[in-house]
Amino acid sequence: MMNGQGRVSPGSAAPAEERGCTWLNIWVFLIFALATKAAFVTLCLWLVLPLCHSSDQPSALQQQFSEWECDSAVPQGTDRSWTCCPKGWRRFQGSCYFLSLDKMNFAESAQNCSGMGSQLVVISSKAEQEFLSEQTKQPPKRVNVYIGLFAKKVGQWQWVDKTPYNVTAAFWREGEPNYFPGENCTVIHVPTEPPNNWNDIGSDLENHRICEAAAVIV
Ligand code: MMA
Ligand code: CA
Repeated sequence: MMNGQGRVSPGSAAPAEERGCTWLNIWVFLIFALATKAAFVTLCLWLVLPLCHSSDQPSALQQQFSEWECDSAVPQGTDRSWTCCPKGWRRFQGSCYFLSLDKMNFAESAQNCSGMGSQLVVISSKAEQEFLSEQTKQPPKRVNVYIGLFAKKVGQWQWVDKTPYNVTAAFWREGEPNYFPGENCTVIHVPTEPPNNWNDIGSDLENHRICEAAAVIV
């Protein structure tokens, strides 16, 4: 009996220790899980909140204009939305375009577009090129119109918004670019039959411009 109890005692002590260990593990696990969750939730809020706020904030374009023209559109979903451009701008496939009446050199043209919450136009499809060519032909008569394509080094064309220059979506006039010394900017040459109506031209020349901004969806 004594021996039996002696054997039983250590035997029953062992499960008690195992239980203690298990409870400790559970607490460690719970605390770890809570800490992980807290960290995750904090991270999510940091990531998501700025996005929520940014969509509430008016874009640079919105801040510059008080009069707007909007088109109703019902995209894939059921929610009706409005696509808006500042009054007097032209709308095409989610963008708004401004065709200037006045003329400036390239740097001033780029600056003027920025000041209106837009940038010199970046042409990325044949449809866009054809739309813009059509627009530039409308009165008043314009000859050369700056677009947002320039080269810091001869032949290294770049778009003002860092869109990669794609030779397959370039619309140079026959014989252009001819890299005449100092010709590091690009115009649409309106009298040339589209779509291939681009010419490289000097940045000091005063020309019309096309500015582009994303249309505002409300
Ligand atoms: C002008 C100028 C150039 C263009 C040639 C084409 C004489 O230079 O507009 O940019 O390439 O004409 O003849
Ligand atoms: Ca040229």
